[in-house]
Amino acid sequence: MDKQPIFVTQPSLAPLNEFTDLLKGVWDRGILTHNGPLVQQLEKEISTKLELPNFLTVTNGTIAIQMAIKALELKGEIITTPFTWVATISAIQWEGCTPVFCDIEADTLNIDPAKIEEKITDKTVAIMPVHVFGNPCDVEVIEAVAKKHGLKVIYDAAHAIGSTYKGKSLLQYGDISATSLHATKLLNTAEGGGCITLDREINEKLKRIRFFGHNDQKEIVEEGFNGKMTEVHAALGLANLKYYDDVLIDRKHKYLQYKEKLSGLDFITFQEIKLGESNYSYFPIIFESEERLLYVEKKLNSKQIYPRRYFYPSVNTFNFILDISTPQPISEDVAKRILCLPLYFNLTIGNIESIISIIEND
Ligand code: T4K
Repeated sequence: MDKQPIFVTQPSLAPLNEFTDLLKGVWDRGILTHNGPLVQQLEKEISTKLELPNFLTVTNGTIAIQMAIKALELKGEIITTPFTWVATISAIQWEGCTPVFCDIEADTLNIDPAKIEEKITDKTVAIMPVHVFGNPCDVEVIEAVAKKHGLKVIYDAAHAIGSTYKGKSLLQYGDISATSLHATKLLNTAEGGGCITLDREINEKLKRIRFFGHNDQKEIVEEGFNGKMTEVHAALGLANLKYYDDVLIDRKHKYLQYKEKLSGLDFITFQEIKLGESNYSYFPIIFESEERLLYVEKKLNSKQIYPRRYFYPSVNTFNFILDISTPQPISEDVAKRILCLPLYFNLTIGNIESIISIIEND
């Protein structure tokens, strides 16, 4: 085994010179931010790559969610999943809304669409599902429920760049999708994110909100804040985007390798991908018990291998969460038993085999 520690992930990075070549232009122009040419180019190239009408870059995935809530002018209860990163919920609360949890499906780990309706009250304004680990939610059923009750849908699509539904980018679903370009994501700008909507007016509103509420004439026409990506981050994104297809293929290959080898173990199950295609950006395994997870994690750690307990604990158990609902038994249970194994471009097949053999020799 390599002596270097192996973490759950590592950023996928283009060769340094390809980044610095782009930075030379930034230095020459002296334009560092405020919707500069590289930000515009990145937005265009991501939109083309994913066949989306628009991709609005922002400073990070958390701000993308907050901007989506602001753009749709939501005030009230937002039905969401307890099995997520805390940012889904803190973004809702920072925007003055109340998260209401709807438990997940034990197999897909996504919000259970059959349970959403029972959470709707006269204060409900929106549904915010998460495509957990890039696994597509049942977007059609969710849309039907939202339509029936006059609710908005914002997807927390932080993990979902590269995931598809019926052959199209998953990011085009919902009134708005909010994604992340964080260092740990499939495509990264170090910190960064994006808002995607098919609605032109909402897209224009998002642009204004991102830039203090300015219109094109630089008049302040509404309440906004600062969600702008810088030229330096966009340069990194443009450099990395050239390798996006390679990264996507590599993740799927490694994911399938892990899955094939671990499938024979009777104390492990896997997240089910029932709809569309995941981007295979994480490799979660679900143990039969938390004790077993802790035992395997300790063994891996002793070999300097550091998987992560995404998402533990279930978010509804944090004491600063204002949820008005009941316990979330499936999410709380899965959260205790799930471990994401290392998965990234520079991870070698030898690394994967070593990780598998440590788990197998339990
Ligand atoms: N919604 C969902 C469902 C999300 O999962 C997230 C974020 C968001 C919304 C919000 O999006 P952002 O505002 O973050 O854009 C990570 C990420 O910080 C976070 O983006 C991500 N989800 C969450 C699931 O995981 P940590 O605490 O695991 O990060 P950290 O620093 O422990 O990194 C994990 C491993 O990655 C490290 O052990 C080493 C490696 N690493 C990390 C960084 C930051 C590197 O090699 N280089 C790096 O620069 O949170």
